[in-house]
Amino acid sequence: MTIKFTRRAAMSVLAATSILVSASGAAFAADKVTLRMATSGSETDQRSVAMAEVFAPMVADFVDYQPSYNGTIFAQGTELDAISRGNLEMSITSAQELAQFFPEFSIFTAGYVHQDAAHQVAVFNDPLMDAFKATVENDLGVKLLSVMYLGRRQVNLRQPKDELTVSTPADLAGVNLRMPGTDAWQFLGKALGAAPTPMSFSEVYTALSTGAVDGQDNPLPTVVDAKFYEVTKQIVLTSHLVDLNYIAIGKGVWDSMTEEQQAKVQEAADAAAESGRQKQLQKEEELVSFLKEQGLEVYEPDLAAFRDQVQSMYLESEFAGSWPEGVLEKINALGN
Ligand code: KDO
Repeated sequence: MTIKFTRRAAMSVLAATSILVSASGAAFAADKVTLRMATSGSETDQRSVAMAEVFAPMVADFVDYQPSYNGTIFAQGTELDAISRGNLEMSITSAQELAQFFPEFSIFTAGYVHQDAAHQVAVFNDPLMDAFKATVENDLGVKLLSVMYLGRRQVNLRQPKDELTVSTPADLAGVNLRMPGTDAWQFLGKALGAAPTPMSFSEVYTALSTGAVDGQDNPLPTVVDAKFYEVTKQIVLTSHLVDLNYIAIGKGVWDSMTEEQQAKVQEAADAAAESGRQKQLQKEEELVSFLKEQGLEVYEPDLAAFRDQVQSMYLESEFAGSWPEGVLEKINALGN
């Protein structure tokens, strides 16, 4: 499913709802602030765990934290629109979802740009992000609080290695690879050399088990958490995207809080992001041996071949045309 939002649609929704949101702000002050948080991730995903076990307790004296998981209340990709309309307060969003509204966010969705978790944090906290954050706040009514580490995305296939060994992007030709349903994701699948199929996260396990798709891409902790290893045979360690998410909160509910409460929410979001990041990094380290024990073949392809193809396809794409002048160079300079 591909959902198309535009900046103009977002702004008109924001204008229509801002009165409602600020009017209801008074109610928050008297009682606890309700923060409904929606994610397509599971309850056991490290980002969800960090929000429930680190964020929520740190703000418990004035926040009623109400999480919902697995895209059950808001389907994957609809959360930002819901926040903008005042129907939801928080989500764990992605640069790919933001790129639906603001094409310049596709710079953070491009393969082989972010180098590692520390690089993501450096980029998020650098002044280069100020204009990105301000646009999301002003045009969509959403504040990006902190950056979360999802991990290095790897190609995970149903076929065993003796039937399909992936060394270069050419080996993925014709492989029906599930990618999430936005243009930025689909392009990444093409850049890897595969034939991408859009599908929401909640449908992936079944699609892999029935053979509706040949594979999917996600970081190892997600492959394990979602049990994709039960229905796949190999993992190609392409590390094509050091993937991130943002902790997002509605500007309406943010503005309804006192400065002291805002500072506590910010501190709690940063602490949750840091805790989730450390746990996710540790899992990435440990899970190769777990996956091998489950019978999967896990191996590295020709990484230079993947990097060269993916980077050159991005630079020649219309995505690169939306990247603000000089930002790619600044991102690269913050890396190793
Ligand atoms: C996915 O759909 O493959 C993806 O990994 C995309 C991410 O941006 C994020 O939405 C994630 O799913 C969900 O949180 C489930 O882990």
